[in-house]
Amino acid sequence: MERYYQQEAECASREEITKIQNEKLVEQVKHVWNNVPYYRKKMEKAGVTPDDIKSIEDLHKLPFMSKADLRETYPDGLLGVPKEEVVRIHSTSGTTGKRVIAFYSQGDLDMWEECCARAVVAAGGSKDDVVQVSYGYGLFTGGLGLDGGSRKVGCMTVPMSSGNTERQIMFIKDLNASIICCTPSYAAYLGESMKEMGLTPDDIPLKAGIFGAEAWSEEMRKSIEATLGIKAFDIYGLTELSGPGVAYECSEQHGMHINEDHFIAEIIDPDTHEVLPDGAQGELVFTAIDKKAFPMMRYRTKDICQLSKEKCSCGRTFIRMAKPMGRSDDMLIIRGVNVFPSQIETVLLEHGYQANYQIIVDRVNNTDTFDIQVEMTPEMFTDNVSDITKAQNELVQGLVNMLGIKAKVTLVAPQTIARSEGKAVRVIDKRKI
Ligand code: DLL
Repeated sequence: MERYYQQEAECASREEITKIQNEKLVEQVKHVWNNVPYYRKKMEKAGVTPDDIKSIEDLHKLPFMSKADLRETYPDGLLGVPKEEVVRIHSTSGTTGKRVIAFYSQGDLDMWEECCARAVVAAGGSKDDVVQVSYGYGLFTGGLGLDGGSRKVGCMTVPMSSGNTERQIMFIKDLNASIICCTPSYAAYLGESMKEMGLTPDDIPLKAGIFGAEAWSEEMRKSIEATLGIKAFDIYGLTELSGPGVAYECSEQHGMHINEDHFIAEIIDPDTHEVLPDGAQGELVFTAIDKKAFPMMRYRTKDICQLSKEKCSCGRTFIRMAKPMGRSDDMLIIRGVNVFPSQIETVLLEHGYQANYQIIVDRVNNTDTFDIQVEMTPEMFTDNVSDITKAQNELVQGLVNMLGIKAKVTLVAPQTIARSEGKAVRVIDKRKI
């Protein structure tokens, strides 16, 4: 039977959800107008005042926010409460520009941890479970977010953080961990290491995993589920909006329920900024309607995604977001064609490979070069040249079918591509250098 952490909220009727959103949005707009001069100026420039926002129907009148606003207001220009009300900060792991610093009041932390608790229960967690949190602890939101959620549910929480794979496996076995939380790429690596240690899924006490923080495909889900003998649940979120738990998967494993009592989602055309109709693919935009210390109105996530209002058999009524294809800024344009690393991953896993690969893009004589190094699995490893050539050609064809352009594929020996403990780095784009 499906269990919920907060059934009343998670299974509320559409009328109730709309009522909550209307009330909270009106309050939140007043809050930012009164407390965040930067956003008030943006509203004034757009010719909107709090009086214009009477319900979610008026959401479209509000100006968007993006990474550029965060950079401009660094470090604390978006703070919505007096500093003495702030109890925590987190920060993004961005590689370019200034890091984003997100501030939390105690109320914001409670809301965030409740969202994560909903995810833990939806993945089958209860007081009887041992949850090993192997996302990084510290400025990254993964570790402390899932830790807080797991503790709220009453699970015995193991704050492992990332790294030291052997110790991770030892603790899973010795403490009988039933749920693991980490990035999907690290889950795949854990599975690979356990296999090398001679452990079969039956030797591993885990029953479920809560994986997110990076794009991962359905094929990767199947592969992780098979190697670890678990059910793998997706979880989505971003630092700007709190962290993990903005959306979470239920037993249906078919899209992530957005915590609509705290976040309103829209899909827009990234070029025209027009709000797109139900079911269309576009950029995901979120408005946090009750986060006080670091309010975020119509934040452009850059994640490319679709929303579904279809009824879910789990009983939850929150709308669902599909697995994001990736970020629009991760999308590579190679010889004019849009390529997401997640599409390459799908082809590799369909052909029996693991998601251990690296994409190297360069520009030679004004033409893009597109190389993909793919690790062979130990089972398929061979040094027979004609076998390798045949396998490479099959992959090239599979990729052409998926992407419409030709890549140069090189198969490399097992364990030659660096593993990641957090978000995997799949792309080396030398064209930007
Ligand atoms: O990655 C928060 C998080 C931690 C989510 C642990 C889930 C689990 P940031 O570091 O700010 O926050 O990165 C946010 O990561 O805009 C997406 O591009 C990507 N992302 C997060 N979850 C998913 C997911 C955390 N389930 C950025 N699928 C987001 C695909 C995801 N991409």
